[in-house]
Amino acid sequence: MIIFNLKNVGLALAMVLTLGFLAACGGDGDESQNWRFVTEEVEGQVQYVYAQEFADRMYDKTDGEVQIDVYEFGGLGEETDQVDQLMQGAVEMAVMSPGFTGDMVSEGQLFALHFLFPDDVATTQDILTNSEALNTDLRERYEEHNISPLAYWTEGAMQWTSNDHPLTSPEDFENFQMRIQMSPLIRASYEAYGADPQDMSWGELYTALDRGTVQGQENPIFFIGDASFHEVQDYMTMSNHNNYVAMTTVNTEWYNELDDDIRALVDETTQEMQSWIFEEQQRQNEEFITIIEEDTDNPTEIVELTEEERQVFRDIATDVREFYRSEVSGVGGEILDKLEEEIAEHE
Ligand code: 6CS
Repeated sequence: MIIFNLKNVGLALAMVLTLGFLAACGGDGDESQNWRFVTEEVEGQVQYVYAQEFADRMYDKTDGEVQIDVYEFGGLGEETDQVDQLMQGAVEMAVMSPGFTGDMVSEGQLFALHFLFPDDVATTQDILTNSEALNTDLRERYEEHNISPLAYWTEGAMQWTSNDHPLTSPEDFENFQMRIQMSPLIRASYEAYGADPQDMSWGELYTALDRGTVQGQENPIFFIGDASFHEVQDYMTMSNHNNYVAMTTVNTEWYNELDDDIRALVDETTQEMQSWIFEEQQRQNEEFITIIEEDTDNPTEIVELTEEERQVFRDIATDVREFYRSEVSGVGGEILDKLEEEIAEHE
């Protein structure tokens, strides 16, 4: 288990800001640029290796002019701290989960809707890469908050883990304490199943599962295994109820002020990374299913939902879309309508 020393976060952040300031004030003739790229995951995990690969590519393409320092989760605070840091320009780049911007960009909560994207993860990645609803319309909503999502990509299909019983029907969710990210629509999705959702950072989740503060959670397989959540859970229900979507984001003002040639390289690299990260998440998700299966010291029973069982959840989740349209979306669900049309074209 990973323990984060958050009491040093303030100090670390102050050092980062000072170094960034010094780099930015490099003076005439000093062409090197230092950018800070923060992620919500730790070394080796999907978001972190994404940022590292991105940094390496930018370094190579600019012959070392652009140097990007990658920060793992906890280095500069928790997920919601990182959202603030990007908005305020304390970091230039971030991999961000829409779930942590739920209180801010209500449209971005559409990623919380279960059974929205196709079951096939490659098709979902294709939609995320090419969708106008997401890459133009939703991006504009984020830009009102000084955050530009340059790309959306999947970290894999999400599964449910639990204590005591697998989660195969809405009855299994009755009063079930489910850990969620801080998004009103994720909350509504689990309340619709009868659960009692509790939001918290993932940095507190292992302990919360261990102590029974919450009884279950959702995540892609690689994350369940790498964060060792399976050690403190009895069941993993293969629900594939949603994809974990991450966004490559930049501070909008900073991005708009970049030299045109450097901004073009950022865009080019972001696009190249879509296929690279798809393969990386697939590799890690495949690797960790085996690790979880073979961890006989911490046995986890893996239960596959049947299509009939999934249909019961799907029917409830479809009603949550209407809640999103009427109560959550500030634009009457327009972006969701367009996205649904794009998804239908792929199917
Ligand atoms: O469950 C979470 O909150 C975390 N899950 C993943 C896959 N990435 C980072 C995020 O904070």
